Amino acid sequence: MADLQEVRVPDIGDFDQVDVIEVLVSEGDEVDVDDSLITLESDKASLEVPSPVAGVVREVAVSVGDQVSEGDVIAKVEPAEEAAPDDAEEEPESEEGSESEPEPEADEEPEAAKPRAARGREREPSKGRAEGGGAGPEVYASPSVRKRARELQVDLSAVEGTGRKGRITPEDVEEHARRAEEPAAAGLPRIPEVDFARFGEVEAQELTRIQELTGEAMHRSWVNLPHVTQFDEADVTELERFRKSRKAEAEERGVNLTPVPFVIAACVAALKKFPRFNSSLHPDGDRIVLKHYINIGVAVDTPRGLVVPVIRDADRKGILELAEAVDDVASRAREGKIAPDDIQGGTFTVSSLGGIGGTAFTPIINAPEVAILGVSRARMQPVWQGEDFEPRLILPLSLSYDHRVIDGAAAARFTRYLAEVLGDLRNLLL
Ligand code: CAO
Repeated sequence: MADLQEVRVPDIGDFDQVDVIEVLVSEGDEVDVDDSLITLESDKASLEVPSPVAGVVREVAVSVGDQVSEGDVIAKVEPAEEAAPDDAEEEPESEEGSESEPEPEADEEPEAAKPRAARGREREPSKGRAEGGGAGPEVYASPSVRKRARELQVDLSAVEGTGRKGRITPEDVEEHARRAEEPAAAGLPRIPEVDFARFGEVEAQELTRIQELTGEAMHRSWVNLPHVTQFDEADVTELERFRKSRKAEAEERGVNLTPVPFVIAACVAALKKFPRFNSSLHPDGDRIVLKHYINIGVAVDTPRGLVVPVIRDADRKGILELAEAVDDVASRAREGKIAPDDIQGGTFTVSSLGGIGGTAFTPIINAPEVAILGVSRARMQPVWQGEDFEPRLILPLSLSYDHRVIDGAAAARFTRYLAEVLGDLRNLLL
């Protein structure tokens, strides 16, 4: 074996006993001049120590957690001309090749703190093992991000990088830490992490962006708003007769006349009669803000997840116009053509599962709205009519409301009124 060249800790400025936070090579690795061997980190800066020579690493003299000073041996490298790598697998050209592109870092240490004449260079974002090493997935993060992650006790392998090529940014780490703290701050117990693979085969499926956002919104509402759900039933036998009689006319306009536009029209009438349901609680919590417009959100089930586009000025639309509007927003939502503007400004939401089935459910309020109406499938039921049971078409209603703004009695009045309007559409004229 040829003479081994010792690589030592370079002049790292006024620092002594600096932590080794990463060892980037192992014995047998082929290195080029300037390939990073280890990463050092002091209180003020972190830097990589590059190899001064091309060759094969024959010995690594430090481990993560060691403390080193200028002159300490880091590794022994057999220079290239003599070296015959024993496990010289050619690394396939991968993303890693482009990792050497420096990326400016907002939180980089001030110039003065940089080690004087250091042969080591300020580290660039690199691909490395997750904190704690071991078999964790590989992550891309700069030393300062890694340091911040350690401070915040964030496991980098669990953080999704939003930077270029998936790099983890300081904001990603802060956001992860903030989210992890949310339940703790609210005094909520954490759901234990379970390694499901211990019990059988598993498969991970990414959530769509819509599912993620909806999940966040649902969770926000669930933990912030005291939800109560009021159930009621509307006798829609007459409404159904009327709907069927007008279905052909609607079809000529290219619209499928379902019960949903009637429900929206009934909600508009109820919101006018009970304006508190068309309000939001002010963030200060000491007043409500009543809205003098009625924009109805309609929950639409799409392949990418739940979307709630808003039908604006629903109080100025007739039943057929509402049917057209539902058709329009539902088809655009399913085609992924909903613009940010389409999902803003709602004052009350209707969530209809009537086309699917079910008898009742407890919808989550689309905060900062204060109520949402869930509609389940209408069913023929025997209803006592004084002397006899009669077959009547009964539509189940489930109204979830924010109990800080709405009392139970008001909610019962609201759903009763809805049932009256849906039971006799002439009420819409009043
Ligand atoms: N009872 C009985 N039948 C009903 C009904 C009800 N309450 N509501 C709808 N139907 C019928 C319709 O009339 C239609 O049948 P016809 O064509 O014979 O008339 C059929 O069910 C299918 O309706 P649809 O779902 O295509 O249309 P819609 O207007 O009823 O609903 C929309 C539109 C966008 C609300 C709906 O398609 C949808 O996406 N619903 C899911 C919402 C959701 O996921 N909510 C849960 C969110 S968590 O709160």
